[in-house]
Amino acid sequence: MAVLFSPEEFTKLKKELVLFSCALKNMEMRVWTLLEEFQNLQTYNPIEHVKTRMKSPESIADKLNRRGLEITAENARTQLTDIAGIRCICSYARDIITLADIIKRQPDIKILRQRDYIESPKPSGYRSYHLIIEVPIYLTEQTERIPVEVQIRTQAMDFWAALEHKVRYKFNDDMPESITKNLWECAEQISELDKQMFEIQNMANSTREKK
Ligand code: 0O2
Repeated sequence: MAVLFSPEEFTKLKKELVLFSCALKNMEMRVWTLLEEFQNLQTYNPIEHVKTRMKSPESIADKLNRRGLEITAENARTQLTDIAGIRCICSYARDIITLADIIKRQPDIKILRQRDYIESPKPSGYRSYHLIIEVPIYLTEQTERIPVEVQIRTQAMDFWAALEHKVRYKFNDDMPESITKNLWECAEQISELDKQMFEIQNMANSTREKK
């Protein structure tokens, strides 16, 4: 049965979510600024597109419950770091670290955690670069520092993750071994494709330079 916030905690949660939503917009604006620069002031744009999402109260309650925590607004605020999430989709794997480094250099951002699931893919085959950062939100009376999860991956990695997520959801985390294996193999093939597309791009660039 689904776990839910009590009416009192839900009222408190809604107030917290305003801050998370502000932090997400703040982060989106930072990435949008970079995108404008890449597109208009630089010769190369590594960002294909950007998606944002706020975790729903139902998924927040579910995650707290899975971690054995009480379903309170306080726990949501202090224990979860992925209520606000932004996903940046890059053209090539090489662009991922470049973009992550640019974000990490922003002086008012604090890096809470970074995970390179490209260098070390998850056992499922999942590849992506994750950053948990703290963004300052300037309110009328005080500054709040709110965590935002930044996921950076290629289009190919994103394609795999989206479809794998749908399949896994169907099995409620109890996926048959054969499907797990198939998905893992697809992740390997996709990683190979990423490499090949990058090589093609390099070949095209050097051919054009020679002309
Ligand atoms: P959603 O709906 O995308 O937000 P935790 O955050 O506690 O679950 P951890 O180790 O702290 O786990 O974070 P992790 O594993 O670095 O990143 C969690 C998020 O990465 C997930 O969020 C997914 O978005 C994504 N992810 C991680 N592993 C996989 C995987 O095997 N397949 C796919 N498709 N996505 C993955 P949520 O909360 O699970 O979901």
